[in-house]
Amino acid sequence: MMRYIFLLVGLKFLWCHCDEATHAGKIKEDKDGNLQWDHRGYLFFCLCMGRFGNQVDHFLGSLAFAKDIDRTLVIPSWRTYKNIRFTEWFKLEAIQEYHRAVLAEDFMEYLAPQHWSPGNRTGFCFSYTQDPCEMKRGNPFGPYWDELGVDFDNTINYNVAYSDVTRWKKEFPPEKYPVLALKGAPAAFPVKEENRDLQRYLQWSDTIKGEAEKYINQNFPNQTFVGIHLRNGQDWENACQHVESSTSFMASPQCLGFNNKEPVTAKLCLPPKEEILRLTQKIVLQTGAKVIYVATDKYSMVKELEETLKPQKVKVYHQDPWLPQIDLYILGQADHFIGNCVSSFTSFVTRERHVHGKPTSFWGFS
Ligand code: GFB
Repeated sequence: MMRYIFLLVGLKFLWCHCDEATHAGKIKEDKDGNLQWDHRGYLFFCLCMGRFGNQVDHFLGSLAFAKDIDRTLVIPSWRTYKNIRFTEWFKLEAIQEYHRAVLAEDFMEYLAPQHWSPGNRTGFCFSYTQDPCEMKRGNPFGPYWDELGVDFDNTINYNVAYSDVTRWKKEFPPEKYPVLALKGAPAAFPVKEENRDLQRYLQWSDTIKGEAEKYINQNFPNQTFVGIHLRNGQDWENACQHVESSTSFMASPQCLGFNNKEPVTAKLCLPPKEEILRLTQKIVLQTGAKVIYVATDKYSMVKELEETLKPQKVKVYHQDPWLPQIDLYILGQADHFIGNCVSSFTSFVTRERHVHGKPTSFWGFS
């Protein structure tokens, strides 16, 4: 009898390990190593709003939504002028620590042919009306789905809030709708306060980390440094012209809070040079840093910073890397970071630093 029990326990142990094998992290595989279909259903969508910082805000909210409705997240590619596989910049296993997830590219290659086959693909659009749901109309919607090899055969309009999990489960059960392919990300912008901490599951890929660390090691190894983000390109100047009529503007809740009642100021959005020099000098004096790392989309102010910080013998670095993610990584590593409160590029860094208990300040904000 005892031998029989040991045998059963042993078999169960073996089964668990085969079943949880690691072809795509923690997504289950069958005995031949193929990804297993998850009968709890999938959530698929396009990160089709804004550039990287905006996309990350949407990603975090959508990750929380996938968990709330208990569907496997099909991790969308990032969008630049083309689809970028999530794992080029981040680790899949880290996301899977939080929730079941599979890369969009793997979903299409290994699961879709059998379980979400052409002829059988429904797209879902959020709409108050019965307007046509055009899943692939416009850029980047069309190119995103095209690059993944998806055409839609049917569409459904929905008008259900993403917070209404009960209704989602009732109206769209996985038995009837195994894949919820939404036109846009099921998330708010900026990311809701309660989802900001999900940033901890965005862990840089070894490639990004390696490249950024190489720059640090070649230029200012083991030195205390202040990282600053100067968002001052033409699109930003234009956007900041509309700032003062509202109490919340783009990513501004990251410093003003989610219940702010005061108008957002122009100084917060597009800080004047004097403010940048003043605050940088203040933080340099506080930290004793001899190095400043400048990340910017346009004007780096290297000369002005060097001139102002001559008495402190500070060296200023700016590289304009081929990937913005390298700037983000380095800003995340700084001993102190000063960012632009209105920019979601800054808020990526703010959240990451918050997870690791590192300090952040903002231009025009005390
Ligand atoms: O990241 P993002 O959504 O932040 O878009 P905002 C700004 C983009 O500009 C980044 C580049 O994704 C980068 O490609 N960029 C900005 C930078 N700052 C830096 C930097 O310091 N270093 C490098 N290497 N690149 C929103 C946009 O931007 O601004 C919206 O998402 C719109 O589409 C709005 O344009 C006005 O929140 O700052």
